Amino acid sequence: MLTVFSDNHRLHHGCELKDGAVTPSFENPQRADTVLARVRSAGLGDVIGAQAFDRACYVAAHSERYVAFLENAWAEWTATGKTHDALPLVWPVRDLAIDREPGFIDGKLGFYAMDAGAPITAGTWQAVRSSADVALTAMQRVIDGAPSAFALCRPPGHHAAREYMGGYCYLNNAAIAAERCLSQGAERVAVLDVDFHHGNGTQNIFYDRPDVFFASIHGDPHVSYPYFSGFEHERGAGAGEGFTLNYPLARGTVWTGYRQALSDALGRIVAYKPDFLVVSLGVDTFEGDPISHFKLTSDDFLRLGADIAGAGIATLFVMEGGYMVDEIGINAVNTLQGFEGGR
Ligand code: OKP
Ligand code: ZN
Repeated sequence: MLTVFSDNHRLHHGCELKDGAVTPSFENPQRADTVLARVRSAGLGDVIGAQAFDRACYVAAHSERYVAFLENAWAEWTATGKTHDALPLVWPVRDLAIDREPGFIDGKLGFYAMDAGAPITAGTWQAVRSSADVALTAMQRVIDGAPSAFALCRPPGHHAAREYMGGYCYLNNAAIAAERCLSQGAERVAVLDVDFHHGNGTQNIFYDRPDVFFASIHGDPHVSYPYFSGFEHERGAGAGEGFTLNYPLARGTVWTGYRQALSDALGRIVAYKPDFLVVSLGVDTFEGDPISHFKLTSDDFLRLGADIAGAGIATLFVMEGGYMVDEIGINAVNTLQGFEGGR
């Protein structure tokens, strides 16, 4: 399987607030480099760089003003004399004004964010843009006839909605790839999100549409981040009703329970008859993950890949989460090799 990768991911290395202190983010450059090293040592296949895509490809999944915010945020932040990572500190919740963009960077940060988990740094935009280009480059290979490809994206994307960032995510790489399929002539695309955390951003982007089917298997939001989406009753709206599917699972879920949800989701995806499948591949479902609560083993990721291959759909894998453990390389590549073995 071909892997697409960009060195530009290293330009983004932010902080996060943890236990009352500012510390280096769990979402660090070492993650993608660990996965790349495993791609190479396991002999998964060729590794190529990303092509540059037009900004319009990002605006297909996001609003124009949000993309402009991401492009300009660091310059606006440093113009106030600050040099540390930009984080939001105020949000327009419930009855506060959500209908007007603030004119000052501190307000814009809250307006365009769901949490304080997506720091903006000097290199963030370049890394974010390259991450989307990685997804687009790999997607194009599949559109052009490859049975599968791996977009080794960093930063991840699935928490990024049409108009807000959060949870380490800025541009939604999987959604941008799905939009690319549609603009290149596909009629239907399915996105399967197997990251531990609900893919609220992808759900947001396609919630009222029937042309992209979204299924997510994740930690029950009653007790797991992102807390405010991913419940079973969220099934799409309007023309999109029935085209969103959520499988919230209990903390401590092991492969047998996970697989039941996966089989159901894959059955629904096959019945939808998509032209392409995009998998938001988070490997933070691993038993050793420091911020997640499922108990999949490294061998289970081989089974995950094989089950996905059983759907028989041309598939793009897009890297999402998986943190601070050497096994993220093994687990991501096991999924891809399980897929190749299961075809
Ligand atoms: C991004 B992805 C943990 C707090 C949660 C945000 C998690 C974002 C996960 N102490 N922080 O879905 O892997
Ligand atoms: Zn995650």
